[in-house]
Formats: sequence, C-alpha cells, structure tokens
Amino acid sequence: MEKAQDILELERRFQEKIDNDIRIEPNDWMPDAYRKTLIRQISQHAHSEIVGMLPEGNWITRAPNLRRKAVLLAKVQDEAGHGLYLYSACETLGADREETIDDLHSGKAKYSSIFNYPTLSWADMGAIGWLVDGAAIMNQVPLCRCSYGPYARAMVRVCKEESFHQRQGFEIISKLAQGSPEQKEMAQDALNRFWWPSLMMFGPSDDDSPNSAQSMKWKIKRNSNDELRQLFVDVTVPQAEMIGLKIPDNDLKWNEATQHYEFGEIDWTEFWEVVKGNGPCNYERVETRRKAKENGEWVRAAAVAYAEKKKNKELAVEA
Ligand code: BYC
Repeated sequence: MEKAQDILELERRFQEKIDNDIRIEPNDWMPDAYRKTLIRQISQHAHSEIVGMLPEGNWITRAPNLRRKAVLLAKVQDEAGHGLYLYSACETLGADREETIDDLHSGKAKYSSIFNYPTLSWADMGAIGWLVDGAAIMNQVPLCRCSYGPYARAMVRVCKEESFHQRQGFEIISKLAQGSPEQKEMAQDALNRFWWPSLMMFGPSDDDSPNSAQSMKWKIKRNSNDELRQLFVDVTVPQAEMIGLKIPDNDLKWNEATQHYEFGEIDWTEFWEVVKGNGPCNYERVETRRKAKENGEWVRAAAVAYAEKKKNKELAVEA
C-alpha cells in the first residue's frame, strides 16, 4: 500500500514538472510508459537519420561539380552525426545501443517511410533537401521544447544543421528550375515523386495516430501530425510557385477564410505499406545497413584488441 502511495507521489511530482515546463533529466524518476515512448520515438528518429544517409549517399560520386559534391558530402556526414546524438540520447534512457541497432537490422524497428523511395536523378538531391529536410525542420523545431532534456538539446543542434540542408536543397532545385527545359523537367519530376511521400513523413492523420494524444500530454510532441503537415504545406506551396514548379495536387487551393491551403487526400494505403516494409527500397535500405555492420566487424575487433593490449601493458607496468 505504502509503495503504491510512493508511486502516486512520484507520478504527481513528475506531472507537476511537465505542467511547469521543467525538463525531465536521465536520473529523474519517470513512468515506465514515458521512458518506453521516448525510446521508441528517439530510436526511430536515430534510425531515420542513419538510413536517411543512403538515398543521398547514392549521389555523392555523381554530383555535377566539386562544390556540389563537397556540400552533399558535408550534409550526409551531418546526418550521421544526428544519428549518433540520438543513439546517445536513447542510451540515457537505459536502452542498449547494440540492441537498438540490431532491431533496425532485423526489420523490427521502424524508421521514416520517406527513405524507402529511390533517388533517380540529381534533381532528387534538391527535392530531398528542400522537401524532406524542410518537413524534418517543421517536425523537429517543436521537439527542441520536448520535455525530455537530452532529446530537446540534441534537437537544437540538429535543427540548425537541417536549416542549412534545406537551403542547399532549395538552391539545387531552384537552379534546375531556372535552367534548360530538360533541367526544369527533372526538377518537376523530382517534385512529383517526393511531394506526397514528404507529406506522409508527418505520420498518420490525427484520428489514426495512436501515440499522439499521450505524447502531447507528456509534452514530448508539442503539435499534432496534421497541424505540422498543414504548416509545411502552407510554407512550401509559395516556394514552389516562386521557382515556377507545380505541386502535383489538383485539389490544392488557398482558403481565404482559414488562411490555409486545402490539399488532396493522402494515399494512406501506400503509407502503411511502406511502413510495413513493402516500399520500393525497404529491403535494399536495411540490407545495406546490415552489410555495413558486417563489413565494419574487423575495425571493431581491431579496436577492442588494441584497447585490451594497451590495458594489459598498463597493468604490467603497475605490477
Ligand atoms: N514513417 O501514433 P503515430 C531526417 C509510425 S530524419 C514510418 O502518429 P508518433 C533526415 C509511428 O512510429 C526525420 N513510420 O506515432 C534524415 C507509429 O508506430 P509505432 C525523422 C511512421 O510517434 C536524413 C505509428 O506509425 N524524424 O530528417 O506519435 C536526410 C503510428 O504513428 C511514420 C523523426 O523521426 C513515418 N513517416 O508520431 C534527410 C522525428 N509516421 O512506433 C532528413 C521524430 C508514423 O507505434 N518523430 N509512423 O510502432 C516524430 O515526431 C514522431 O515519431 C512521428 C510519428 C511524427 C514521426
């Protein structure tokens, strides 16, 4: 009985902190469900950053000039860094990093649906930076105010870097859109293929989002999936107009009364198929990560052998 009362008191204090916007830190008491939700979201986010390196990594050797290559290389390296901060944030919650990564490789863990689409032309580098990083910023800026300290702090740096990513993507796509008719066509084709998957990045609509209500109550998420999707559409449509590209949605129209764009129905069947593992590149993406781990085995073994040798030498000196 006393124990149950203690827990109630801990829960009360936890909720009080949340209500007063006081951050929860790794050593603070937190309900198991809060910890589990954070591990779920942060690990999925980390996997997305790591798998997200693949579609763009595919174009590093084919960038059209040295400047584009250097910028793309830096961008992909930034994504690796984001993945590492996020795996560390996950560890502060007690998750084992090795197990977390193995869950990605076994197909058990989710990562963002967007990275299961192929990158078919250089214009896709523009579309990804502009749309995918643009959507990521929209979703991640509110996460800088997440109730869990390590996640919120990681997001501050991630968002700064995502802003640079978005701008480099917009620069690529606008240059193509102002180029030759063939280049303009490439830009339009990339927009046609990445528009709807970018809207899907925000997750299912609010009525079908099982986690949103509780995550918002805990101030992990600050906005609902639909709210952020709408903000993204409102910001991005004028950008497309500015560079002379057409959003591939015949139902898109400005609503003067609500001061928002109305847009067409998202193909939720396609979304859930991709999330379940049946998208165009799901198999290839996970397989590439699995092979990367296998191929790096000798590096890890060498590092461990070196560390052990060094430790034995130190012990011998001490003796
Ligand atoms: N794809 O109840 P819901 C980047 C899952 S990387 C796949 O709304 P929640 C970048 C969801 O996990 C950006 N699965 O969930 C990197 C849940 O399944 P479980 C990645 C999705 O968590 C490289 C179920 O559907 N950003 O920027 O409240 C290059 C029901 O959904 C998706 C983040 O990870 C999806 N799109 O909300 C360039 C941001 N959507 O776990 C760029 C952090 C939903 O119950 N994450 N699902 O089995 C979030 O903000 C939230 O987790 C979400 C989903 C908004 C994504």
